[in-house]
Amino acid sequence: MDNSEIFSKLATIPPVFVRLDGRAFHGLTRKYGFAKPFDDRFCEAMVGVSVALVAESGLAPIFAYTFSDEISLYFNDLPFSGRVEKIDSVASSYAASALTLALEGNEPLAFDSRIVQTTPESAIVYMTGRQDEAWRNHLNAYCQQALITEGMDGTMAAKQLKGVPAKDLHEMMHVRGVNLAKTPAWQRRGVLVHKKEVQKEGYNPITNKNVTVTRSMIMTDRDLPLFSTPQGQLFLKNLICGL
Ligand code: DGT
Ligand code: MG
Ligand code: MG
Repeated sequence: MDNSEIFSKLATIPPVFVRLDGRAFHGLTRKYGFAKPFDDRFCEAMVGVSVALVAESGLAPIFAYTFSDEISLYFNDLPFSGRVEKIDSVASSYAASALTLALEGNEPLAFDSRIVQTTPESAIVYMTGRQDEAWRNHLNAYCQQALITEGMDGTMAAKQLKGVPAKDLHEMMHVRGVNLAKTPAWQRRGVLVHKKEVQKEGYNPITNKNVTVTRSMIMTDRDLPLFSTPQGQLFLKNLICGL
């Protein structure tokens, strides 16, 4: 190995999150003409990328949590002996090509990638925080779109909404006839892709007997609980600690 590859041995230990985020996706969403504030096709493409990362990439995260243009992957075991450069580059390039294919795109796109060092306990806090961010993003996206529809330019609308408390954003849409507590759950709370062990009945032709086999299935949950509630915390505990 060339001695000047100074970061190649930088390694981490699990558990970690790897968070991928679309690079300059404001431009990409414009180019594809995605619906505002939320586009079903874009969300489904991001869910498809999350499924591919969990099930087919060979990276083997335990689950993926996605909203907007980001995906958080949770790892209990790390590929590439935990080497940071390898994990970040392979995860982000895999996601970029999977999304290009899902969108039937003909131009390159990119994700950035970062590693978030965690513990099972702080993983619960992290997931609660990302879902909070999904909620804030959802409030902001609806309000921003409302102001733009009413004639304000995007920069001005963003400026006007900066620092406005959540309850005022809620009220702002309420007077416009939109109840932000009733929008689709995937927009407010994000989507989870995870593996689940299921028991299946099978038949063994060699022994001529029925057998029960354990299979790992990929589940996509678009109706998640609110992670900050006791029910949500238990849900996360089960997911992260298998309790
Ligand atoms: P970055 O991450 O700093 O390179 O820059 P961006 O532009 O990717 O910014 P970010 O990640 O903070 O925001 C995500 C962008 O993706 C934001 O411009 C809104 C857009 N986006 C996400 N989901 C949707 C959607 O469903 N519909 C539309 N029209 N845009 C969306
Ligand atoms: Mg982005
Ligand atoms: Mg983002």
